[in-house]
Order: sequence, then C-alpha cells, then structure tokens
Amino acid sequence: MKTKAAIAWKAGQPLTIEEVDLEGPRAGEVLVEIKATGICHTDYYTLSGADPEGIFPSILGHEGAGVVVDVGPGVTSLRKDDHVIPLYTPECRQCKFCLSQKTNLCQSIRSTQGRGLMPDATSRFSIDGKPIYHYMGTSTFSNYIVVPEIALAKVRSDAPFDKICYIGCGVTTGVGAVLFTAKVEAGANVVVFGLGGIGLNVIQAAKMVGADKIIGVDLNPEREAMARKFGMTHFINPSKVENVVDTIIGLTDGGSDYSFECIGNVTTMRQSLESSHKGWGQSIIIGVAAAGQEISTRPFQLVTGRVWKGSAFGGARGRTDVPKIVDWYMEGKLNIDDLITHRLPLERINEGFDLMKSGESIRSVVLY
Ligand code: NAD
Ligand code: AHE
Ligand code: ZN
Repeated sequence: MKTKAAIAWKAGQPLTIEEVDLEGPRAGEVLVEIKATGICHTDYYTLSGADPEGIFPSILGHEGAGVVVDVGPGVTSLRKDDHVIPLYTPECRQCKFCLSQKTNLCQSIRSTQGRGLMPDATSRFSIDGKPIYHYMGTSTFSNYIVVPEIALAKVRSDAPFDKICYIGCGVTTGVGAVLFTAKVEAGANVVVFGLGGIGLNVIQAAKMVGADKIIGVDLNPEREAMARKFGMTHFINPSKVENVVDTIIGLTDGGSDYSFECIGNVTTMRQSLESSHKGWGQSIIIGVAAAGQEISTRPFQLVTGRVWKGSAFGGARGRTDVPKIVDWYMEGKLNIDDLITHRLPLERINEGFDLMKSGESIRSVVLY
C-alpha cells in the first residue's frame, strides 16, 4: 500500500512529505494507522546528526497513537480496530531482560531496531524500490506503519489519540522515571534540570507522589509559569545565580534526594549528581547526550553515597504499564492537555521542530 510520510533524507535537513510504499505485515507484525504523533527532542537529536545510531533516509517519530488495520500470521494479542500506542521499548516477556524483572530494556529486537530494520532485517518502507529505514521501531511520522506485535501497547478505545500519543514517549518517560526508576517517596526533595516535554512530566509525577520541594532549573524563563502550575515550588535560572550546585544545596539543607537530568547536557548531568545529598542522593539521567560526549565527576562523589542512574522510557514495561498510564490520564490524575501547546498537520511538521528549537512549544502534536 501507499502511505504519506515525512522523510528525513539527510542529517540537518528539513523533512519532506512523500508518498511511500509500505509492505503489509509479515508473521508477528501488525499494520497500524497512526492518528497522531508528538515531536520529541530525541527526533530532533537524531535529525541533527548527533545520534550515532541515526540512519538516513528514514522516517522518524516515536510518540504515536493509532488503530490496528491488519495483523500478520501468528498475531494473537491484537486485532483489527484495537487502539494502540507503538513502543520503542518493546516488551516480549520472554528475553533474559524481560524475565529478569530488573529492567524494562527488552532486547529481543534491539539490534535490528537500531539498524532501522524490522526483526527479519528488512525494511517495510521504500520509494522507487529503494529502502527507507525505520526509526526506533516506530516511525510515527508515517500515517501507516508496520510494527512487531511485541512493540504495541493495547489501550482503551475512548482515549483521544491527539493526547495519548504523548504517552508513547514524553509522559511515560517523565512520570515513569519518578515512579518506576527512582521510586520517589512522599516528603522527598526533588530537582529537575530542564523543564521541557520530559521535565514537566517529572514535576507532575513528583507532585503526585507528595514530594516536598520540587526545584526546577531551566535557562528559559518562560518555563517558570508552566512548571509552577504542574507543582514546581522553586525555580532556578542558571544565568541568574552564581553557582547552581550551591544554590540547590542551600535550598535543600544539603542536597536533593532525587535529581532528574532532562536536558541531555553533560555539564548539567554533573551538576545533577553533585547537588544530590551526601550519603543517598540519586541523580537520574534521562537526557540523551550527543555522540562522543562523556560525563565526569570526582569518584569521591560516588564514594560518599551519591548515585548516578539512567532511565529509558521511564523504566516502564510498555505493554504492561502504558495502558495504566492512559487510565491515569483518563481519570484526571495526569495533565497532558496543557503540555500540548501546538497542533499541526503533517505538511507543517518542520514548524514543530522550529517551535521546539526556539523554546516556544512544550509539545507539538502532528495530526493525520
Ligand atoms: P525539550 O527541548 O522539550 O526540553 C529541554 C529543556 O531544557 C528546555 O526547556 C530548555 O530550555 C532546557 N535547557 C536546555 N539547555 C539547558 C541548560 N544548559 N540549562 C538548563 N536548561 C536547559 O526536550 P524534551 O523533549 O523534554 O527532552 C529532554 C531530553 O530528554 C532530550 O535529551 C531527549 O532526547 C531526552 N529524552 C530521553 C528519554 C529517555 O527515555 N531517556 C525519553 C525522551 C526524551
Ligand atoms: N541512539 C542513541 C540513544 C538514544 C536513547 O538513549 N534513546 C532512549 C530513548 S529517547 C526517547 O526520546 C532509549 O530508550 N534508550 C535505550 C535504547 O536501547 O536505545 C545513541 O546515543 O546511540
Ligand atoms: Zn522521545
């Protein structure tokens, strides 16, 4: 079949809208009509050329929601008309990683996914017979996609696609990092570096679990009002203070209990660790840093009890946890609506990237 998609032909160039050939689902695969997709900073990161796994030409996008159109042989858990959220972190429930119960990082299809291919090492997308690569196993900047059954969360059918698409990455990443990775407890002091599409979700989850101080750090002063609305109690603009680490330590009687880096900057990653409380403070790295970047600190910071941890997709097990997060939104426990600041047709997707770069948007959602 044919599908409309935004193609990333080369690093650093705007996407172009094309008609693409899409092969139908093979064994264990599902054809999904994407109804809406968010634009995450990670799409921009890969498009910029900074991602060592970036492959071109490809169809980016990993924050979508849609409807099952057809299933391939052997698919048992989904059928036509089911509402789904594609998962860049699948959940096979059979690999060593899934069975460990220690991580959400299912590895059953990770190697082909990282090479822009389906699990049988071929692409379903092409133009004039030449392959166009998949991205993060999802490629939600295409109106129709083919994905493995294990990479789809089935969600309730009354949830609006233009809101729950954001649960495909940003909401789950921020909320999950608080609930599943850090397991923040009531009364804890929390710091959030970067108050964008991820950081604001960290803030709303920290408030939900009853955190005490919730301190936000961002260079963009426009972020303060929205972050306060979501539960931030103190705002630090790094350009207005002498030393961010000392400011946090002063506000928290010795350092944060949990600190989340949601920028992807190795300097703020260091600040996140070094402003954590001696003996127990945890710094959770969510931001994705560019190829070649490294983090550093004095090992003494770790010897004296501070902990550096990472979190991918908020530590969420997609098929198990994503439907629950959709329920929380539908029950009014999570605010997604106010974070979706812009809505665009696919033809204007490049404006969504511009709005992110200029700091004007929190999330732009593309509607098909
Ligand atoms: P975003 O662009 O919406 O937000 C980033 C925020 O950081 C902005 O508010 C910006 O003003 C602020 N910022 C930038 N540089 C800063 C600095 N030096 N000091 C203070 N503030 C600064 O991005 P997003 O969509 O929220 O994504 C944030 C990061 O998380 C990105 O690196 C993205 O790739 C990553 N990410 C990781 C995961 C994961 O699973 N680990 C999932 C989604 C996104
Ligand atoms: N390809 C990048 C890594 C990018 C990365 O860390 N991705 C996160 C999700 S970001 C979503 O917005 C992730 O889930 N990582 C785990 C994994 O297996 O990719 C690089 O730098 O190589
Ligand atoms: Zn993302």
